[in-house]
Amino acid sequence: MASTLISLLLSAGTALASTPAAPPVVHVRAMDYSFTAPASIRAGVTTFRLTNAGKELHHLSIVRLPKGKTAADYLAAVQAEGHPPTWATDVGGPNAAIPGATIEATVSLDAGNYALVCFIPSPGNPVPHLMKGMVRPLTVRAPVRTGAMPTADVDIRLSDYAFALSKPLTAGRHVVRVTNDAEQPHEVVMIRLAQGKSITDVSAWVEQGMQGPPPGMALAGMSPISKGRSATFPVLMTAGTYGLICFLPDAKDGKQHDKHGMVQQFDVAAR
Ligand SMILES: [Cu+2]
Repeated sequence: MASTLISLLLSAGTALASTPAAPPVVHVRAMDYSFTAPASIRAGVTTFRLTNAGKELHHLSIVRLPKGKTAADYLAAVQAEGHPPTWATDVGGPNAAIPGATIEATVSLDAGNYALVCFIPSPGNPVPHLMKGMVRPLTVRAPVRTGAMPTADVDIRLSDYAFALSKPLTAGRHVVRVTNDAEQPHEVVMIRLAQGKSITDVSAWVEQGMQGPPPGMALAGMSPISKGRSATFPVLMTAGTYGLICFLPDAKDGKQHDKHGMVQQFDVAAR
């Protein structure tokens, strides 16, 4: 009995020494139009795994609220102003999941109050899903758990209004780190384009209310992320044509960032 316990302890010790611990995973389920998620988690580096159990496109945008503000205050501000309040901080999150898909992103969370939200609208209706119930409070508790962010092999740096990749994405698995160098929040939606379609077709399809066959399929990405922050997402690339796009409204003129040129298209060759 004692020897079994000792061998278990030894093998556990070996495992800890040889592989860095993966961040804990928080499972979030999106439906039309609600989230199920834990009410409270520990602070630290955390992977959010989003499963879309609905019939529409959803994402998980994690928003840090300042002291004294609640998720209800955040919703009220969006309803009143028509855009996210400047007092909130965008932390990132998985972006965007087609029906049936599971995608993830890893973010670093300080203790405090957060809101989990979806800004994606329904086909033919520009009202974002958070207005229909896709806003949920999340309490992040101290003390901070120690743990490192996943090691990324490709960086995407965000500016007003461009995506800068540290190197081309190739076929295979990648961990992409997204860092926002700009004053404004930005997002990354990575789309696998349908045959013969371009990222500007995606822009036009969204502008026209996402009706009819989509010119591409959301694969992965990073939900809105504020200045100075980084977060990672994993992605499996196969040969094809892809686009990156940001749909956030501009702080100055309210136009979506894709209309300011925040789109990029690239090909991935077969291995
Ligand atoms: Cu943007």
